[in-house]
Amino acid sequence: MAPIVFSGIQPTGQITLGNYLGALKHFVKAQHDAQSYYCIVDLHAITVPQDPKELKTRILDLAALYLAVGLDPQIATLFVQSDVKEHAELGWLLQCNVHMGELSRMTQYKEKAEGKDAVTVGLFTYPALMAADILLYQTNLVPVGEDQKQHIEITRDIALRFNARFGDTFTIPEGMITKEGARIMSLDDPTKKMSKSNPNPASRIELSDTPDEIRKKFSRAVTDSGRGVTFDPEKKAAVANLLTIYATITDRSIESIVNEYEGRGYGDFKKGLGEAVIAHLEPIQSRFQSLRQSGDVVDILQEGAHRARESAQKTIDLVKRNIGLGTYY
Ligand code: ATP
Ligand code: LTN
Repeated sequence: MAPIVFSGIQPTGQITLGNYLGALKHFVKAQHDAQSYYCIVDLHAITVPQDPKELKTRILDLAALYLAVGLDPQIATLFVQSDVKEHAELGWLLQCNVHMGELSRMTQYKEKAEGKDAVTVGLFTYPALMAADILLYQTNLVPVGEDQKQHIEITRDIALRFNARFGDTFTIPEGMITKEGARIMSLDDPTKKMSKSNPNPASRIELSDTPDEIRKKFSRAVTDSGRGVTFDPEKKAAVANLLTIYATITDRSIESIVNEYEGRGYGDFKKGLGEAVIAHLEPIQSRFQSLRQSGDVVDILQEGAHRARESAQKTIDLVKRNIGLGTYY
């Protein structure tokens, strides 16, 4: 049987090249050989403050982008998390099966809570809701970037513990973290991951950036001392990051790019990289514009939620029965 694939992205900012190369590009590949669910995780987005109007726009933008990068709603189920109530329901049930100590060790929580005086309970229990997203669909594989490894681990721990306590209920999922593109770094600091919430917009390429913005950001991207374009993630982390972007966006090997730029300077290399990224993003951007104007996006999401619900309800009924809750299954 085809594996079940599930993943989600938060509608919290402009989608970056990191999100694309670490996650979205793999969603598109995986849809052909799997039964796949790609979710816009708006309930996760509200673990930090969001402006209601902006959130709504970002949800629809992200849905149009899912379609523009090549997800096909005929074969993949595309939906918004809050449209399928079972996510919040299972999120609660799993919160009662996860320990404070486990959640306190989550690095994403520690990073996002650092320096803030008002942190929501939702930000702390975020991994239980993410586990619910994944486990609701009896998921086998979860394509994500490397930063999500710890969340996948805790999802597996929660599922194993639940099955041991209440009987076989959940499939144990695995992360699908590919070697290339799993951790794209910031253009201004190769020790930090490229992030849509970094206050410096020059640190990232956004999928909506114009060709001029892309050229400018790459030309200003930090490089390392020395001259040649060589792949050495330890000694030349910035150039290694740019090479990784170049190779993953063009589906070429790093070696062939290194050969192409042999004996040439960083300037030429960054120009070539910029043009490759522009050429790749251009058709995505034009599809995005027409999808966003078409009004089809909401219908596609509602159809997706309808399909997702069918599968989610089955799991929720089984979970409630196994825990001994309610009267309706
Ligand atoms: P933020 O930086 O605001 O916390 P984010 O950019 O990490 O957000 P998410 O919605 O949390 O965005 O992530 C969506 C997907 O993109 C996840 O699978 C995540 O692992 C992946 N991803 C995010 N940043 C990168 C990156 N720099 N390199 C590779 N994959 C990434
Ligand atoms: N935590 C993820 C987003 C996310 C997710 C999921 C990813 C929420 N639910 C389920 C994969 C599967 C993030 O911060 N990138």
